[in-house]
Amino acid sequence: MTLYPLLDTLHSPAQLRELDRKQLPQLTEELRNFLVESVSKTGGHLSSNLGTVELTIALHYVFDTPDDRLVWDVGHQTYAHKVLTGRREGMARLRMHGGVSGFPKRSESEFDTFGVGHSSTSISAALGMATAFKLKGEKHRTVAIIGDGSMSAGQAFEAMNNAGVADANMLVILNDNDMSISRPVGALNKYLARLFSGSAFNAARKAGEKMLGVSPSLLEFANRVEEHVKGMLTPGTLFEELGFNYIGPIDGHDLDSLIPTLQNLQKLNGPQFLHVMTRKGQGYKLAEADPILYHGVSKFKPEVGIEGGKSGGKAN
Ligand SMILES: Cc1ncc(C[n+]2csc(CCOP(=O)(O)OP(=O)(O)O)c2C)c(N)n1
Repeated sequence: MTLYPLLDTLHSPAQLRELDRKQLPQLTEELRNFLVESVSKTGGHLSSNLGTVELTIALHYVFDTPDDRLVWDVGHQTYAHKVLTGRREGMARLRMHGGVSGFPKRSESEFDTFGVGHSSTSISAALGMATAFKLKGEKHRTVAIIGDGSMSAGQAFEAMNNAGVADANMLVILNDNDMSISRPVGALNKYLARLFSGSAFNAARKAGEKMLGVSPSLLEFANRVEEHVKGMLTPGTLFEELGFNYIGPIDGHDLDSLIPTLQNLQKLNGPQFLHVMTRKGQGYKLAEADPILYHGVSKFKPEVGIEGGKSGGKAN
């Protein structure tokens, strides 16, 4: 009997998009279990990949990939993406000669829109793609997914600086797990934590979110109300000052938040910014307890965990 009855039936994101919304929690569980099993046999990056399972499912469920472009910034967050885009069998030879790369690689798949290791290049790459779509009159969407550690680089802000005035249809998703490879440092991290703790603003946003998507006129009304509420409660985020429409923070493990929010953002034009909170190691208790140890791992037994308390994997 297979451990992955639903995952076994999926060979492309187009098939994922045909699933009933109610089937997605099961897919989430199977995909996460598969990643633990697979990485425990090959070694590789674990914690970050467990953190992006729901986000990856939601992105491929909502966006019309590969025509819509997903630009992953942090290569070590893309294993779920690889599995869902027809490379599940290849995961058995992850990072081996002739096998699947540990990072997005254009020659490997049309779903890998930009070749990266990591980090901090996705926003400028996505801006280039979104600008090209605009110039060609094509309606495809472009989404950059960037980690909070990667967001702190100069190149990311240089791209934000340009995107905020470029009037291109692009979405930047900040995958904020409050960690870089190790504990984060710096002022940006403190700033993101302050945004997360803005609970009054979050409560107001939740009320606003329920209204979105009901009808175009209500959507417009809700946007105006939201602008007003934002104006009253916060002086405008750093990202808004750079010209983006900032939404969030939302729970990056809750498909009921992710899917409707992405569906709404998909309809909005101009530079959009979604702040998503995720947890490194999500769903595998040992990695949740020690996400740094499980960041980059060599082979281990999932039921026992890494023995000796030290990872043998490459941790960058
Ligand atoms: C240009 C560049 N700067 C720095 C690094 C080192 N580096 C590798 S991954 C990473 C960021 C990882 O943190 P985050 O984006 O939060 O992703 P997570 O590991 O938490 O999933 C950094 C700074 C790099 N590889 N390249």
